[in-house]
Amino acid sequence: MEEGIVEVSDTTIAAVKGRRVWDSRGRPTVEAEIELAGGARGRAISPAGASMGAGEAVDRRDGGSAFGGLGVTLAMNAVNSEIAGALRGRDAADQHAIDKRLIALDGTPNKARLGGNAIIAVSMAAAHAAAAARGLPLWQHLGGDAAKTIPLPEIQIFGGGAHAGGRLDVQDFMVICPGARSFAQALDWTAEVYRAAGALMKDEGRLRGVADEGGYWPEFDGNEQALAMLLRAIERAGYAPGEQVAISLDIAASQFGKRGRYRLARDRRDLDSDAWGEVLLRWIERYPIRMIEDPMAEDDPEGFAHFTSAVKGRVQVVADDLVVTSAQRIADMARRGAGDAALIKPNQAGTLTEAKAALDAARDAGWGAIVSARSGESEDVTIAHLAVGWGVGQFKVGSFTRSERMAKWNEMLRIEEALGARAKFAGKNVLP
Ligand code: 2PG
Ligand code: MG
Repeated sequence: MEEGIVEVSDTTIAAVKGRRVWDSRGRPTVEAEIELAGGARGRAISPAGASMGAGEAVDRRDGGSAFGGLGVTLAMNAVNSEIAGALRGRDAADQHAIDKRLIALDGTPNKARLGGNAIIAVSMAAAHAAAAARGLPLWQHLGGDAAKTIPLPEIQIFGGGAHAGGRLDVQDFMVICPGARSFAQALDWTAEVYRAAGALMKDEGRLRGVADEGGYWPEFDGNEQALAMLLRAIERAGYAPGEQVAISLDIAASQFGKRGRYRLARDRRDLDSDAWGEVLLRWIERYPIRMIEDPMAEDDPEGFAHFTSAVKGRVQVVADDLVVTSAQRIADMARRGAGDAALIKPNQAGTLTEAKAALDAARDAGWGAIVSARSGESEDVTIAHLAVGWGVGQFKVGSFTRSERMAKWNEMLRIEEALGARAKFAGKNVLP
């Protein structure tokens, strides 16, 4: 780990290639591969969201009838032609310059012209190539000797919302393990809770397979029933609810809330922002909930702020759709008191440089941060490296099945092992 003796091969970009690969929903996505003059290579695959914020970088899709219009031939061609031409001869080790060039080349505020999917794949591939040229894993390339924080994982047990055909209104019913002493132990405990939840579902005749992120398909009569079952699963697995294993929710309220009205199809309720907030507060009293993401819709920052102040110090309030990994929006919402942590999804921003700027904005505001996957994923494990390399204390990847999820958990296990005694597990310190 002595930086001085690392030999770096030539990091000049020699070639950029785009190819079409497939994501975890069986949809086309973009992979970028960059080759450097010194022979090092880097590769990355763009993920894709289903419950997307209005302000996100936009993926370029072919339209038409093939693959439901989700083809990425145009985005792939953009990598192979325009982007390749613009980046050849540039230094892959200068991430800032690479990303600046990509942003300027695209020229739109939301990366719609070349495609957010094309741009984020290239941005991440450049980072991998630069790390490979130094012979370092990406986390170490990014963070150097300072990188030793291993994040607290946030792991889905039941899917819902846009990831499960609207079967429940709430999107993610997750667990965190504030009582665990290491990442590995947090996974051990989560595996037991996941198993217990599956056994309970089976006993009650509710087992229907899994949703998009690998959590059980939510065969419940209402949102609160899922919370009750999750609490029972924690207890059945033998953990102290709240202390050892707690609940985290991603409400993804933009999916059912518009202009201050929250329409819960499952619970057959139509509530205003305050009344919906009251429902959430009751859930917090009844269940060991320590984190809530997007409790209110992206068009309701006032409701968001109101809720944040109501639960201050008890529950971490995470902004996802509300801030879409934008430094500017995070600064704005922090000023308004809407949320106290930001989800960091690189493809919402479109480049690594912008995602890092969003993280810096969260830190400047005194907010927490969670590096997050998307509901459409692949074997790409870049985000595990970003979390550690950037020193982020929380990590959200989806559930505890399906290899596109397990690839990231497993990569984090390897990083924790590589750090050995130097690893510092963030644990419960990241929570209020
Ligand atoms: C979210 C993510 C991941 P999607 O809302 O936080 O659960 O979902 O990738 O569909 O936006
Ligand atoms: Mg979300």
